[in-house]
Amino acid sequence: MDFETIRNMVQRVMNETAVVDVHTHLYSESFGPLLLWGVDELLTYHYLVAEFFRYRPDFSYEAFWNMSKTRQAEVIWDELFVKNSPISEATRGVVTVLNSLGLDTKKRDLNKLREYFAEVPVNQYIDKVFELAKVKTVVMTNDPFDRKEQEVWNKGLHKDKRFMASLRLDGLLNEFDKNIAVIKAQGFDVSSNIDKNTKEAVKYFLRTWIEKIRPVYMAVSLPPDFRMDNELVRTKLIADCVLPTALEYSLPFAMMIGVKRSINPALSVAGDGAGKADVDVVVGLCRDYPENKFMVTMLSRENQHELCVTARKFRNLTLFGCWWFLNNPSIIREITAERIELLGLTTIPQHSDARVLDQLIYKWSHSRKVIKEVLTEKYFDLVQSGWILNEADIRRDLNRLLGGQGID
Ligand code: FIX
Ligand code: ZN
Repeated sequence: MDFETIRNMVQRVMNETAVVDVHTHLYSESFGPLLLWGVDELLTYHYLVAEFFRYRPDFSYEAFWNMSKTRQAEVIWDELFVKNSPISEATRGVVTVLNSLGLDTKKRDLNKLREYFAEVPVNQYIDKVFELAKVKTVVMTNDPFDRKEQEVWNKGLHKDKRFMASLRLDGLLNEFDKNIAVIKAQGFDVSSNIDKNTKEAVKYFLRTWIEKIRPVYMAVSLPPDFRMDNELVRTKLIADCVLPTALEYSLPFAMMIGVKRSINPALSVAGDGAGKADVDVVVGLCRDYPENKFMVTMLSRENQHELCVTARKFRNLTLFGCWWFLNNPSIIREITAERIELLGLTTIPQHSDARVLDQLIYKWSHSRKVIKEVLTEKYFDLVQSGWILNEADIRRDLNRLLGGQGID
């Protein structure tokens, strides 16, 4: 089999393989306004907001945040798409979405583009985006402290099986003291003293939310200096509440490590940064809790190779995605190659982290292209080494890689 034959085979199978997207910030239609979609949401995605201020250091943060979303979209369109080429990954993504929808970007007329989104019903648009992106299901990021979300869950309104739930624990683990009143108001008798009573109440909180939303995993984002130091509240809650409950329900615990929240507060949700973390904390957890299943993604490029080596040592550790600032072709290529070389097919190469429904189209088309290129090289190397490869092998392998292994 020559390179071209393998390339065509991988391309065909990649295009036919539906994806389970294991981490997004999307919501099903039943969550109403929490589901973001359409060109103005695409343009005001926090990645583009950050890039806008790079082109316009003169622009007042306050003036921008006081604008309507419509006006914010217009100034971003003008600066990043009309006055400059949309060549960054996030701006190019918008072009990919518009082009995939068959919309005309030649005239660069935002109001013309808006007409399409004004006419399409959201339920039809969800179907169309899932079809264009070839996505089977997505995992939402569900926050038990979000009052709007609680209403939907408590009324049992969420039915769309394409949107699976995850239980996001940032409010519990990173801001416990701030949320004590909220947790108590939900009926769980916690206190700032992480004693036996509070631990039992926190486990009851977790069980209640797990029974309510049936998550496929519990997750938390963590700073670069994350440690399991015994005197920390977060450590006690993870060790004595989250991990035992995860075991009880056979749920993975997903840790997203390396985010520095709000390094520039003036950028609001666009103001988070990244930092190199200590992979030893992952080693310790996987070693000390061998029955628990861990999913880990780290935000620093510098952590990736050491994290891959760690995953070789712990079968209860699954790496997932090229997270956030790593979700760029040059880095996806590097990370995917080292994961295939060190972990074979036992990894989840990508998640979209989509916040706006339409982003599924570009995040997956851009990632599929890179993953396909890496796999083609690896399969070609395999054939060159003397292995007989067939299309059924590739289909089986790709279903494992993109089918959300470990998420059920
Ligand atoms: O913690 C997270 O889930 C991050 O992905 C988000 O906080 C971040 O804003 C994002 O959406 C990055 O793509
Ligand atoms: Zn995310």
